[in-house]
Amino acid sequence: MSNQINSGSYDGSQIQVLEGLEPVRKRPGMYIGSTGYDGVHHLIKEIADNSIDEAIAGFATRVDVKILKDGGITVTDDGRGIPVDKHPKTGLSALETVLTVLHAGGKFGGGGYKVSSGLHGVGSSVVNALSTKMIAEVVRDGQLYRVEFERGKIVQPLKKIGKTNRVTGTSITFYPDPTIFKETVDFDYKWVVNYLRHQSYLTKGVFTSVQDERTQERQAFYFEGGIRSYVKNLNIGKDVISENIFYVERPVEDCMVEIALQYNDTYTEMVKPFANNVLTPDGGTHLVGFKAALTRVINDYARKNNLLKEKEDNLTGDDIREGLTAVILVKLPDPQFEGQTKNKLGNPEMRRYVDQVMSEYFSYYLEENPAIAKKVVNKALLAARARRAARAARDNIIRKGALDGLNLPGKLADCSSKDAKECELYIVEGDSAGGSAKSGRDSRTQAILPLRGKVLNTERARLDRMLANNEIVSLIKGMGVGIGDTFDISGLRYHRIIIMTDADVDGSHIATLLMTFFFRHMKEVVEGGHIYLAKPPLYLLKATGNKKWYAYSDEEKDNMISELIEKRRSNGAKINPDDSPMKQAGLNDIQRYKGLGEMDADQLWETTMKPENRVLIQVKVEDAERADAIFSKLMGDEVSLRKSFIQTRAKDANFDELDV
Ligand code: 0RA
Repeated sequence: MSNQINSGSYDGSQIQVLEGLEPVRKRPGMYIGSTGYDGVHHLIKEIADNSIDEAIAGFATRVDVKILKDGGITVTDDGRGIPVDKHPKTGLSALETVLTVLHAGGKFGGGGYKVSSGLHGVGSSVVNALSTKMIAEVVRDGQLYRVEFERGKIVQPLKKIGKTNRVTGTSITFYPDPTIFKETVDFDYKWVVNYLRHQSYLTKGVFTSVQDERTQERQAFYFEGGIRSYVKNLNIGKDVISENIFYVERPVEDCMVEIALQYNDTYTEMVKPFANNVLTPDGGTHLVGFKAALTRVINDYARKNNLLKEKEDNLTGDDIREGLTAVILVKLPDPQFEGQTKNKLGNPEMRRYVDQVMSEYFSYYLEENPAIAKKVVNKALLAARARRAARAARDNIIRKGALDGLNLPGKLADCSSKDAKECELYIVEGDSAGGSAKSGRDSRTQAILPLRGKVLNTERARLDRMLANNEIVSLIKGMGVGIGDTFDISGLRYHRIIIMTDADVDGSHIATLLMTFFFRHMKEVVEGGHIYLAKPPLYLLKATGNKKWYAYSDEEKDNMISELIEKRRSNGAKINPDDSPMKQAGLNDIQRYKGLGEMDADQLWETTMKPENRVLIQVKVEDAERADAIFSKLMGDEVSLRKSFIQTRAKDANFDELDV
C-alpha cells in the first residue's frame, strides 16, 4: 500500500482504498472497544447518535428504532436526510462516502453543536464494515434513495427508487457480522430502551421509540422538560424539598451549559454529569465548576441572610450536596475525555463556563425562592452537625476497637482459612438457624454470622445511627472493610457474602434490608459481585425406603412429581388416576418448609450450604440509577410499594428487571 502512495499517481478510487475499511475488520476492538455484548450495542449507538445529532441541531423531531425478526435493526429519523449529491473527493455520493470511508462522518457535520462524543464517534462506516449487510434509505425532496452494502462494500449502488410521501429523513438497517461478534449478535431490547430513555432526557422535545418485532414489545419517550424531567424522575419515590426544579440553559462562547437540580430529604448525592450526551461517571472540569459554584453560592447566601453565624465555619461541599439530585449537560465542539477509562471531561475552559452560569443563575434562583433557599441551607447545616456527630460516634467505636476487624464480633463463628478468595460468610436469620448452620458448615471456608430480629433500615439512617445498631456493627466488623470514609474493599475477609433467610415475607424483608445496607453503604462490595442470596428448598418429598428429594420452587416440586409418576409407570407399576398425585408418585409425605429452623444441621448443609447442591443467586447492580430508584421506593415511605415488592420480587435480586 505504501508503494501506491509513493507512486504519486493515485486517484480518487485509490484514496478510498487507502482510507478503506479493512483495518476495521482486522482490529474491530480498536474501533468499538469490544466484540462482545458491549460492541454489538455500541453499533446501535454509532448509528442512532447521528440521528440524535440531527435532532439536537433542530432538524429532526423523532428517532425510531426497530429490532427486526431476522437479526437486523433499523434506525430511522425525520431529519434532512444524508445528502446524496456527488462528493468531490471520492466520486461517490455523500451518503456512500459517509458509509464507506473511515472518519468521513465528521466532514458532514451539520449546523449547531456537533455533539458526537469525539471518542466513540468513529461513525457509521465502522458499523458498515462490521455488518454482513447494511441498507441505507434517504428521503430528500420527496424522493426515496437506497444503497446496499455487504461487509462495508457497496453491492447495490445508490439508486433513486421513486417518490414517497415522507418528506425527509434517513433510515439505516444493519446486521452485525457473527464472524466478528462471535459471542452474540442478539440485540438486547432493554439496552435500547435505556439508551433511548437517556437520549430523550438529554434532548428535550425529541420523540424516541423502540419496537421489538421479535416480542412485540414497544416503548416510546418524549420529555418536554429535558434534563428537568430527568431530575424529576430521579427523585420519584423521594420526598422533595420543593417541586420547583432549578433549571438553566445558557450558551457560553461556542459551548452550551445546561443544569437542572432539586433537593430531596435523603442523604444521598446524585449528580450526573454529561458532555455531549455522554455520561462522564468520573466527572471532570464541568463537574468541578458546578460543585465550586454551588458551594460558594450557598455559603454566600447563608452568610448574607444570617443563616450562618459569623463565628460558624463555612458549609462544606459534602454537606451542601446531601440529598442533591442534579444533571449537568455541557456541549462543546472538541471534547477531551481523560483518565484510564476516558470517563472524565478534561477541557479546562468548561470549569469556568459552568461555574459562571451556575453562579449567576443559581444566585437568582435562591433570591427569588427564599423559602427553598432557607430549607436548602438548613438541610446543609443539619448535615454538618450530623457529620460531626457521626465522626465522633465512629471515632468512639474505633477507639474501642470495634470496627477494625482485629476484634471480631462475638456472634461470628469464623472459618479457619484466611484466604479471602475461598472464604464465605453466611449471614443467617435467627439464632436457631444460625446454630444449625454452625454445626452443619464446612468450618474451613464457611463462617456464620447469625442476625437477631429485624435489621435496621439504612435507607434513611445516618452513620451515627447505624453505628448504634449492634447487628450492623457486627456485620461491618465481620466483613473487615470499615465504613464511611474508612471503607476499604481490600480488607474484605470473605469473597462471598451469602444472605440466608427464610423463604417467607419476613425473610425477604430481612434480605432486602441487608441488600439496602450493602447497596447504600458498601456499594463496591455489591459491584464486585460479592453478595449472594441463598435459596433454601421449599419442599421435602419423601418416599418409602428413606428416599427423599428437595424442591426449590413450586414448579420444581410439580415437575418432580410428574417425573416420579412417569418413572413408576415405565417400571410397570399400576397407577390409579383417581389417586392424588402424591400417591400416584409413590410419595409418603410432602413437607413444606416454613423456615430454615425446621431443618437440622445435616439438612441445612445438604440443601443450602454444600457447594455442589446449593442454589445461590448473585446480587447484581447492572444499572445503579434503576437500583437507586428501586431502593428509594422500597425502603422509603411508601409501605404498599414495599410490601408488594417484598412478596413478589425480593428473592429474584435482579434490580434491573424491576419496573419502577
Ligand atoms: C449533514 C448535512 C445534512 C444532513 C446530515 C448531515 C444528516 C446526517 C445524518 C445521519 C443520520 N441522520 C442524518 N440526518 C442528516 C444535510 C444538509 C442539507 O440538507 O443541506
